[in-house]
Amino acid sequence: MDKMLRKMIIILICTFILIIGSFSSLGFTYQNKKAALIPYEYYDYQNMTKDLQELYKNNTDIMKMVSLGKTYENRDVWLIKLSDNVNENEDEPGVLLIGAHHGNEKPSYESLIFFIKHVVDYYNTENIDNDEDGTINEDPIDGKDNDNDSKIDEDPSEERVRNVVDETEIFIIPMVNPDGVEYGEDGWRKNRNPKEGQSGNIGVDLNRNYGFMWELYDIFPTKYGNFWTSQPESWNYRGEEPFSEAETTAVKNLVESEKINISISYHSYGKWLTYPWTHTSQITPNEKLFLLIGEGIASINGYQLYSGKSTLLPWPGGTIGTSENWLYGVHGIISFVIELCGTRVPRNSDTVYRYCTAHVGVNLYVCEQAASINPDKVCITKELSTPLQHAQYLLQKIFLQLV
Ligand SMILES: [Ca+2]
Ligand SMILES: [Ca+2]
Ligand SMILES: [Ca+2]
Ligand SMILES: [Ca+2]
Ligand SMILES: [Zn+2]
Repeated sequence: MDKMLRKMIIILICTFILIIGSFSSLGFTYQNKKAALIPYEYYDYQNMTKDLQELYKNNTDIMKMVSLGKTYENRDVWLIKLSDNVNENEDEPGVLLIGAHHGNEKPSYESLIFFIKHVVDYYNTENIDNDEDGTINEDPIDGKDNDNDSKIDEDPSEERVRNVVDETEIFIIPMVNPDGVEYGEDGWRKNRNPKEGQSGNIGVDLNRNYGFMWELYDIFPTKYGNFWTSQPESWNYRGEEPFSEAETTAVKNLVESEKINISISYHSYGKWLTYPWTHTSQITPNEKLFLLIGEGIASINGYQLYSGKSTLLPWPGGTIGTSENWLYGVHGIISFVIELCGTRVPRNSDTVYRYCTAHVGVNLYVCEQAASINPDKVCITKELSTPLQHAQYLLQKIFLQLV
């Protein structure tokens, strides 16, 4: 009996130890996972404004910060200009980078703030061996381990940053829709300007508000989603008229007063990039140039490039009112759109750091390409540049299909 009891007690103790053991090992694994996932803290409007103002104060030689106007909720649409002789209007190729047309796409402005800081940090530094391994600038900033030493971007080129700043005028609007960014926890796609006919889903989709080809809505209402984009409660509501919004007007005023060769508008998400046209799968007269630079960008960030001929934007019935279409169609700017990341708002610090560094590489590359673009040779008048020409083209296609 005693023996039996002792046996039972030993079994009970062993079971107890085993159970405790498995609990604590579970706890250990959980803690490990938690440590690996450091949640990333995105900028908000106030912190961005504060940090950029501080940066501006200390770097007035190459940085300028001005407000392009006030939003409905009285926030500033900040413009950052980076260039040598920054207060002069030099005859240098212009680059325009825009983030946060959609306020719930946080990576789109985060990567631009990161870029501004990188440029300012490295501009005044001589070429140095940042990781002290005896080689200088062997791992340029692009989110990749170029020299296979299992460290990423550990020795970027200081000289490259300086050349880009000295030879281009870089215009950055990191957060074109601050009201949208500031709304709620996750931000808001549209701006926060209430319109007639809106009860809950207020605001305008800024990337449908640019004034190019709006007439096509009326000529082919079903093809271009006239019903959808003209509904005030829709997420894609385009507004009452082109440039009805302070934010798009801010971009318009800037573009009309500066000479800009090339631009990127950042969104999230999807890991792809494309370029005009966005309202048709017809190629532009500058398809070759778009494709060349688009492939250059894709080779840095590894994203899918959808060329003008791709099926991403089906004929007919793409999107009207995008910034890319207007920048190119009206101003002859070689304009790209990049959809960052695999999710709309990644929370893992590592992931965020990777896409930020990769797009420092993309932005530097685009600045370097700006000089190779001759704005006089960017031709937008050949075809489909007026709504009437485009309507004729579509009618022809429709007619041929019927025949
Ligand atoms: Ca080195
Ligand atoms: Ca270096
Ligand atoms: Ca490396
Ligand atoms: Ca690298
Ligand atoms: Zn977007």
